[in-house]
Amino acid sequence: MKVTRVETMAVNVPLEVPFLAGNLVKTAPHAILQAYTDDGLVGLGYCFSISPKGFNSMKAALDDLSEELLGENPLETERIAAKLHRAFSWEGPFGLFNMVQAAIDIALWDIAGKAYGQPLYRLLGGRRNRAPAYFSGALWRNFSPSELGQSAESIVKQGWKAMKMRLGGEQRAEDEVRRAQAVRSAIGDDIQLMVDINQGWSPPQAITMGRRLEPFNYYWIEDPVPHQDFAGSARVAAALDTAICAGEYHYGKEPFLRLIGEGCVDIAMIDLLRVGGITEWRKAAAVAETYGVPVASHLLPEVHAHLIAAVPNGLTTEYMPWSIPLFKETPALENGELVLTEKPGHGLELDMAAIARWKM
Ligand code: SMN
Ligand code: MG
Repeated sequence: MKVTRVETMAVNVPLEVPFLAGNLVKTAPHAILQAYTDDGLVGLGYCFSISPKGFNSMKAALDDLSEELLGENPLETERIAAKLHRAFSWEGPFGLFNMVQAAIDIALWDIAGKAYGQPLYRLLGGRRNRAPAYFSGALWRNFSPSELGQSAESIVKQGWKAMKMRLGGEQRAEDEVRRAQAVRSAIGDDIQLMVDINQGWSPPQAITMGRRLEPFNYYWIEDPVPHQDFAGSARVAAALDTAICAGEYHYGKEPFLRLIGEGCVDIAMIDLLRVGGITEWRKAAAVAETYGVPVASHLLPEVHAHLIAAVPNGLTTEYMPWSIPLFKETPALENGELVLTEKPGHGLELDMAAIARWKM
């Protein structure tokens, strides 16, 4: 089997719930790849940005790198990964290169699933056909405490058993506590609640705040300190009883060895784009597995659900609905878990009406 044609698209997907990250983020521009084989199979992969500026470079890099697939056997994921690294040996690895490599690698695994007639989760080990998940597409820092409460309640009504909120945006600790209180009192004690700080605290601040937030029983505190501060994160993890989760800001599998080996995290979060695709994601998850550390996913729930279900230490899937409107069908929520498709590959198929509407 050979790849005979590649096709790329740029699609600007509107976000149902815009959020503040410096600017108000209202859309997620996606760079989409379809790779066609001489066997009549098509593999679908994508990466995205939340910044209109960097996106032009992302799309150009995908156009450029995906040409490297032509004439290649799509099942040879490791050989293709090495070829891509050689092609971008000056500009890569990491950064934009990893994200584009991820889009290509996702398309290759989609083809592999279709070639073997198996859904991705089974191709990758098939430990189970469901993935625990939590809702993440709301409870932003720009929500007022009463909006937080209302939104949290409606997430529970939609059937979610776990959700993530954000803190780290307030000057005063009392205001952070008020926000935590608004969510916890709206959802009760039986719903799992995570909190993401997005690197907003110093280590001493994280230790003080982590203790103050103990009454709200967070399942994890995510990225309390800057991601490069391995020693600071280890201090925070040692001082607090609440689990520390981090990893989404790191590129490739190598940082996970440090994050885990140096005691920075209790739970490793792997971002499918930044890590460099499914091929590399599994290796990062295996690093965590050797230490008995569970892994959680970051973004792309429609692909990540397969990975979380497949690996032995898959803990939970972050359900961020940014890419969902692009596809005809995505994993449904049942009892707090995403139910995986039995269609071959990742099972995602573009909704061409949505593509036409948002094409750039
Ligand atoms: C996050 C990442 C990127 C954009 C918004 C929010 C956050 C998460 O870190 O874990 O979802
Ligand atoms: Mg996060």
